[in-house]
Amino acid sequence: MEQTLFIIKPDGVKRHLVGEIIKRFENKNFNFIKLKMFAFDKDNATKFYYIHKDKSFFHELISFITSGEVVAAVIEGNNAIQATRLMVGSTNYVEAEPGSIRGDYALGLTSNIIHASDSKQNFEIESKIIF
Ligand code: FUP
Repeated sequence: MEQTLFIIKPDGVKRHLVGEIIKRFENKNFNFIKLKMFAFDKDNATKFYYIHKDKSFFHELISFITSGEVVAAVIEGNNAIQATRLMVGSTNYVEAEPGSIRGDYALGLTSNIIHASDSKQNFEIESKIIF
């Protein structure tokens, strides 16, 4: 069994997709270990996206992720990190496959509905920042 973390971003919460997204992970038989609704402040958001601090889109990303409430979850299941990334879909909404969360709902590169940890190491770092 492996754990991973996902975050339903402010666009997902504002569009009332929380239940729909949680349902997809429950249907896939993941166990929910932790679940919380909160708003990122600028400090936490900067810590969370530290890896992107020198990128051209960093300020847009921080401004977006702090723009409203988010819902974060730690889930557990077989191959959780890879399975979750597949369910989330490609970063670029134009390339995200139909049937994936971003493929079905994302409307932009920054407004892409959901984040999911991409490795065990990043799961550890990200879950410590949030929980
Ligand atoms: P992902 O792991 O799929 O969430 O994507 P990345 O870690 O590569 O990017 C982090 C976030 O930055 C993504 F959610 C989308 C955002 N982003 C932009 O806003 N603009 C870009 O040009 C690239 C990524």
